[in-house]
Order: sequence, then C-alpha cells, then structure tokens
Amino acid sequence: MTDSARPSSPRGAALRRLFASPNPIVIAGAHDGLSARLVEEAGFDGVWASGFEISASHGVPDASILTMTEMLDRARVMNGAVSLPVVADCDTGFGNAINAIRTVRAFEAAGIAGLCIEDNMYPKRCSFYPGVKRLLADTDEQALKIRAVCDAGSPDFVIIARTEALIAGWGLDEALRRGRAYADAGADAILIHSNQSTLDDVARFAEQWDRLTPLVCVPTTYKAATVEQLSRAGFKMIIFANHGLRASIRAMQDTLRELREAGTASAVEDRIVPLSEVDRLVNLDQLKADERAYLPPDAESVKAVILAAGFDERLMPLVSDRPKAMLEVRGKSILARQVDTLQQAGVRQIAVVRGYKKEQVTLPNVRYYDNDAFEESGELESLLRAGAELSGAVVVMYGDILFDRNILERLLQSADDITLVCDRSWPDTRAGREAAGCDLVVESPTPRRHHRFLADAQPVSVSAIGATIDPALATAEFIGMAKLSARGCQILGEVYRELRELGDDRPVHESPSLRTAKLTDLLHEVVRRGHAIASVGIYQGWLEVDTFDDYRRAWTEVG
Ligand code: SPV
Ligand code: MG
Repeated sequence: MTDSARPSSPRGAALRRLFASPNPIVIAGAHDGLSARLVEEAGFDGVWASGFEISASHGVPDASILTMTEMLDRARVMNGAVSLPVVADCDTGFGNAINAIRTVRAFEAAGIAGLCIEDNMYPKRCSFYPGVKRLLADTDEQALKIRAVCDAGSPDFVIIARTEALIAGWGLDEALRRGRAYADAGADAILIHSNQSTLDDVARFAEQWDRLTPLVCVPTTYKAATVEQLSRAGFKMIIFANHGLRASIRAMQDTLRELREAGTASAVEDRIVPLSEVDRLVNLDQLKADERAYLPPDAESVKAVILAAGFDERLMPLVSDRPKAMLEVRGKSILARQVDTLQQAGVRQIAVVRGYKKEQVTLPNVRYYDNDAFEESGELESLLRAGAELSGAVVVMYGDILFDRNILERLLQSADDITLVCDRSWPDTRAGREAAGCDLVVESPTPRRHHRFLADAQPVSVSAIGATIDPALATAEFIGMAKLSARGCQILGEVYRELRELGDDRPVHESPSLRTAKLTDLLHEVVRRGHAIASVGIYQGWLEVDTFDDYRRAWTEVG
C-alpha cells in the first residue's frame, strides 16, 4: 500500500465507517489493557478510554488531576490491547486550544481513533460530582478550540465535541447553541451530557437538533434508557462509560471482605475466575509460541527422549532378562545414569521408549512409550512412538550410551534446529573399530585436527551420516545424542512424511524400509534435502555398550 492509499488514522477510518453505517455505535468504558480487552470480548463497537475510570484506577478524582501524558499512556495501552477503535476522553484537551492541538497530535500518533473534548473550564470536574464549582468555557473560545483540534488531526481522526450545558444547569437552549457552534466549527459528533434520571432532556435536545452532525449520549444516570430508545431518539453513538469499573469494584470489595473474614482462599474460589482465564485474556499461548520460536531453550523447557526399545543379541545372555538400557554398571543401570545426568543438567521431562522386556523398565519420574513391534522395526519407529514429545526442544539419545555431563550441557547450549554430538577422536581411534558399524559423519568445513584444540570457532555442519561412510573420509563418529528445536522437530516430521508418501517398503538410505530405518537414515534424508545439521564436536568422554568388551570397559570407566 502506498502512503497516499494508507488511511492516515486506520482506527479513525474504522470509526468513521461505523458512523456511516445505519446502526447505532455502542461503546463501553475501560481504563487499561485488560478492561479494554473485556470490552472487546463483550462485543462492543469501540472502547471509551474514560477519564473517570482512568482517574479512579489511579485512586484520584476525575478532576484534571492526571496529566495529558498519564491519560495518553493508558489510551495507548488500551489501543494496543484491542483491535477496536478507541475513543479517548480528553476532558478539556488539557488546557487551551494550543494545548489541545498537541493533545490531538499525541493521541493520533498513538493510534487512537478519535477523542472527545468538553466545554468545562480547566481544571474540569466530573459531571456527577455534587457540590463542586462548575464553570463552562466561553462558547466562541470553545468553538475555536474545536476548530483547532479538527485542523490538527488527520482527515480520518474523529473529533467529538461535548457540551456540559445541561450538567451546569444552563438549560436546553444554551446546550443547543453550544452544540451548533461546535458542529459548525467542524466537530464530527456532538456529545450532549446530562445527569438527569430520565432521558427526557437529551431526547428534547435531539428532537430540536438541526444539524447533520451525529449525536452522542452517555446514559449513566438515565439508566433505564435502552440503546434502541436512544437510537430512535436520534443518538448515533451511545457510551456506557463506567460500568465495567463499577462492577469490578463491587466484585473486588466482596471478594476481599470474604477473604479477610474466612482467612482461606477456598472461600472465594467459586466467585473468582480461574488463573487459566487470566492466562487466556493476556494471551499466554502467544508468549509460549514466541518463546519457542525466538528464545534459546533453557534446559527446563527441553525434553528428552531415550530410545531403549531394541534387543541386541551381541550381549546375550547378559540381556536375557532385561533390555540393554537396564544393564547395571556399578550398581546403577545405564538408563538410571542417563536420567540422573539429564536431571542434573536441568532436563526434567524425560520419556523412554521401551520395547524388549519393557516390564523391566520402571524408573520413576519418567514418561513411557512402547514400541511393541521392536523386533521388526528400527529406531525411527521407536522415536515416532514418542511423537507427542516432539513439539518443542528435545534431546534424543540412544539408551545404551554413557556420557560425561558436560557433553550434554554443550549440546543443550546449541541454538541450531538440528544438532548432533560428534566425537572427533574417530580418525585417531578408528583402527580396529572400522567394521563395528559405527555411525560416522563427514563434517564441513573439516574440523581442525591438532593435538590440542578449542571448541569450534566457526559453525561446523554435518554433510553426510551413516554406517557405510568410508571410515577414512569420516571426520567424527555420531555418539547417538542429538537435539532438535521446535523447528527441527518440524523438519524431521516433514521429511518423514515425504518418505512415507514414497512408500513404506522402499529402502531408506542404509535400511531396507522406512519401518526398519535408523535415526541416521532419516538424518541422511534431512541433509539430502538441504536442511542444515549442526555438529557439536567432542573428543571422547562417552561410551556405547554394544559388546561384552564395551560393558567391561564401562565398569572400569564409570566412577
Ligand atoms: C468519563 O467516563 O470520564 C466521562 C463520562 O466523561 S462521564 O463520567 O459520564 O461524565
Ligand atoms: Mg470524562
């Protein structure tokens, strides 16, 4: 949209459309973001940023006590909380015409749809305060002020001019004379205020109104009047100015009194909204979504999925009565050690996918998923069983690895969408292990290979992964520990669905079918589609229990 096509005041334009529609415009008072949002949810056409409410919510009378900037702050907050037009009650405009010009500019710049200026003398007094001095501005001077504010705003900004002639007891003729002067000065609407208990006064005003300028009323004291009656009487806009505030005062008084008397929160529980309702009103879901999208995950919010479903016959008969993850190393199972390390690093939401001898896996404080088809399926199938966990940041690990806590902590710090922990000691230690079917990776750029090195100064990514990579080309070994961000989970899900569409029975990288595929097969497909996989490089500090030798080594190495 070009600047010339963009409405100068989008919400002012929206309010003007309401004025142009055949229906009455019904708006309600508010004083902050929450009350404005409640007005919107209740279905009103707009929000009245009420001076009475804003003052009361500051604990001060509605008597020009607050400054223009204090009123503007609240109007801005309300405007930000709703998509409705906000009409700001600007009392006298906070001074003479010159002050009022600045007021218009400031409120329009804040996105407010329009404002209302009354002909009380500054400092004003609320129309309903009994026994206070009430002086009205000179009509000509007030008309000039209205002209000034109309000229100061952009064409879409709405100016409502309000006369207090009836409130001040100056009679209907004076009210009409003032209303006409302000309409002729350019006001978009005229608000005729009354503190009578019936609508007779304002109805008479409307009856004798002889301008095209629409009329606005505030039926606070003539409370029996309905929108329909007022609309029929000739009013285009009806403002229910302060009912939300007064309702909340009553509710707070009653609740606090009862709370004090009973001395227990349970006494008031059935008369207050649940916390979840506050969460909804402040849009907590949006906060969570933003956190997931834009904050590096802290360990507390990271989940872990441990894949421990498989059966490994290389370890028979050690694993004849339990899965590999439940093998004890110095009195504590591998799985219990993993769970402890995760918890120490702050990861408390831990899920384990069980399969073989699943009844033996009963650690507390862990969620379980079962892959009962573990014999004919692969790790990927197990990971899918825990699909409910794959929504935010999640660490995925094999259930047969032991690792130093600092390795996990480095992985948790990764801000990438998909990150693998890769052991760069592979080129130094591969002799004798080449046939063992290790998960190898090729990284890019090739990590520096010195005897001593610091963590990568520049990001290193995985360009190939699998057990069939030429061991001489591999730069590292994948240790079976990865981290996915929310987006990383999405990427894996998308690639998996694509593979499914190609057919379950087609080979996937190194596996004969999708059902038997390994995690590394999916990661290979992820890389092949051009998604980045980051590598956190380590140098040893972990071991995998695949063979008797591994198991023996675990005993000697675990403290
Ligand atoms: C306000 O809400 O501040 C108003 C309307 O000006 S009334 O209080 O009814 O005067
Ligand atoms: Mg007011």
